[in-house]
Amino acid sequence: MKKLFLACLLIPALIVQSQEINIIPEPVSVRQPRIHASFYLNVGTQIISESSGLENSISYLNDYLYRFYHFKLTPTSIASRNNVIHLNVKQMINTVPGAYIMSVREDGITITGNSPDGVFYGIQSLLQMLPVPGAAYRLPVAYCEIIDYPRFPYRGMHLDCGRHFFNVDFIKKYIDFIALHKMNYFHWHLTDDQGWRIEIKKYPRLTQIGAWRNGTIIGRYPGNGNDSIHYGGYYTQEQIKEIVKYAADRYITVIPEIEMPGHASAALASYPFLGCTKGPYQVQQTWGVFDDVFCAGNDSTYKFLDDVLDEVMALFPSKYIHIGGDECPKTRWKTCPICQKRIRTEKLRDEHALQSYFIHRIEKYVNSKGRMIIGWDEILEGGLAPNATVMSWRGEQGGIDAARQNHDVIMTPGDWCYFDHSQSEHEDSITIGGYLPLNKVYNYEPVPDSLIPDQAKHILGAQGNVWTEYMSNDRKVEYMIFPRMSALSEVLWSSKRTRNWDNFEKKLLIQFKRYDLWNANYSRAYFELKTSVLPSKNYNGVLWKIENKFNKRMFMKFAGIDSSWGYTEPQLIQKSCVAIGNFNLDNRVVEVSQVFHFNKATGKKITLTYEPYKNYYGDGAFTLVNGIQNDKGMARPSEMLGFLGTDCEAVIDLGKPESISNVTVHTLKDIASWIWPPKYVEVFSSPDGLNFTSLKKSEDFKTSNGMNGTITVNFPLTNTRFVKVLAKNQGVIQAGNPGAGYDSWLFEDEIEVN
Ligand code: TNX
Repeated sequence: MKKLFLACLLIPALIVQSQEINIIPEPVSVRQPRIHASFYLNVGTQIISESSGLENSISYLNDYLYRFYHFKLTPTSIASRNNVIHLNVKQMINTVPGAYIMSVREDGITITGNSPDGVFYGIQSLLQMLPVPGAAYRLPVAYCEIIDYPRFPYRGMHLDCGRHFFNVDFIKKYIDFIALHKMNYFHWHLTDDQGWRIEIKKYPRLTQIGAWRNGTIIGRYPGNGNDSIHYGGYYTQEQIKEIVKYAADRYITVIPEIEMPGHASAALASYPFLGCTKGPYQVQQTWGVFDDVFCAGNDSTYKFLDDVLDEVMALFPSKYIHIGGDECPKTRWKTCPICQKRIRTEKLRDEHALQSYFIHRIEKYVNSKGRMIIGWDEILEGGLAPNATVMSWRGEQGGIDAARQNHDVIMTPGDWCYFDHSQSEHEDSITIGGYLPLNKVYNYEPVPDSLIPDQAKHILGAQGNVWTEYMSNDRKVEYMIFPRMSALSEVLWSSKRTRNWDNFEKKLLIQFKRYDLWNANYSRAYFELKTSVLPSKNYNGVLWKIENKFNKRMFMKFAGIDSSWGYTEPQLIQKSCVAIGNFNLDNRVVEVSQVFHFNKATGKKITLTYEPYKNYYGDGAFTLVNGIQNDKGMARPSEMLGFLGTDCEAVIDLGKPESISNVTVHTLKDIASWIWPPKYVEVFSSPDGLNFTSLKKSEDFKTSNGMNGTITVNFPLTNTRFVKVLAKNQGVIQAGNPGAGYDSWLFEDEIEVN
């Protein structure tokens, strides 16, 4: 009683909070009466379902209330006139599955869905109208009328459980995250080179052998050693049934992915007869793409896969079964007599056509059981299987091509949908690379402009992909998906007209509190100070600029020195140091630091002979002498200049004649991404910037993390005012490497002159 009384005293504060409606994804239409007021949800509120099939929605609401607010509502069949939530299903607004109307008035709340999932989505909106943090006995819900329905029928999240294993409790938590964002597909990546995670009764070795590896590389690929820790796990068929039901209760379809013909090491290690060379094979301990794949010639491979798919289809009622299809090297097939025989007997052009044969054959089997396949965009190569849906991951082109061939498409292009990329340019945990900030996800448009309406209707939606090479635990997965998943939910659900970044930013501050409420980890990159380095007018150093989105007063200091000062304008930096900027937000210090490395070239006038590629332009030539040595590779693209097929040739004016004896070029190597270090670096001197003399060349690329590296050119002490530094592009990529036959990329981030 006493507690209740105290809670009543708290109400005035809550009323203020209730006025703003902060629903993510943004509903199609929200109307609020002119005079803001609230209905109060409390332990006495009744809930009545006027249609059948709404038990899931009621129990979801009650579980949520109980968990976060510590009370439940009483379901009833005869409602009183006031303080009631009415749920019902009626064909009304429009026929889009999942549409609902919600009205909150003095006497209670009504949620009408045009199908039971519509009611469930209405409940999700209601949950987001409750105050955060929770734990109160009377919860204000602002009066409003909401009309809402999804833009796309496919709103998905993916999780790779092959590279790392996540237990049943976390999978359920993940499914709840999907539900809370009104998303409706969970793409469960269950097999890969590093682990087979689904129990198949007919082939027990898949989980006895295939679910375990004898170690994992340490650090970022290629890594520094192996931890030698036995690692693995799998889901029993019972657990899978439990998860499929858990998802279905939340109107989420689970799409299983069984990878073929590539990414098959774990299956091969379990049953070596499945490969071309018959082994021995191992469950892989490092990341990447492996040459040993399913033998595409042998009928026993197809028999095995049909058997596996039989058990998979019995467990997963989903219309779609994902069969992978990506990144399948053809190396083994080229020398395998059985594959070659298959090519001849089936009159196939080459190994690419053999891959297409493989996918067609599997599709036929899956179709014969009344299901449809989804494959990664590589399944376009050599001709699409007749009924396949394509997941476009290597950009949008695969999706565009498939839609033009009247195939359905789910967009998951790396540049917008890969949640394994960093969301901060200052990320300090290891990620796979790439940089995908929140606003880029938010501004993603799944329907490419180049499609005419008849083709555009094949874009079913999009999906966030969560590859877990560098996510070994639940907290890291949460950190990588939030808040980007919230942004993606708005891309997929909200109408184009209501999608608005400024509004989303406002809601985000409440959303962060919701993550706290859900005990979900999340990236704070959004709060980060934005930093930039500018040239100083007199070439006497560089200027460090810091900005925050919140109009807060900022402070600066240097590491190792106690005093700090208020930041008013870009700070002149004239020697090597660690500069630190910070501000205070909600009693938390948000801080960023930047290491500056000075040498004779830093901040000096610089020009480039060839323009960098437009997407990797940094701050132009100045990027190479701004004092920042990038150690985050492509995760910090603004610190890099990229050259596609061309050289990076820079001329630096040291301002006055200087004695120099070496030049170091900071560059990048990531062969999987077609990025090669320069063939060589050559240094020239000149007194006037017109006539240059070559000093020395070097090809000696050194790297400490396998990715960022340097080439240093040493020469006899030379007095010169102008220095020309030529980094030679490797040229066309040699056979046997990723991207063979294409121009290679050259990346450069800094030039040191000493
Ligand atoms: C490519 S996306 C893959 C995955 C990796 C991912 C890392 C796709 C179909 N294949 O196997 O985990 O890149 O970003």
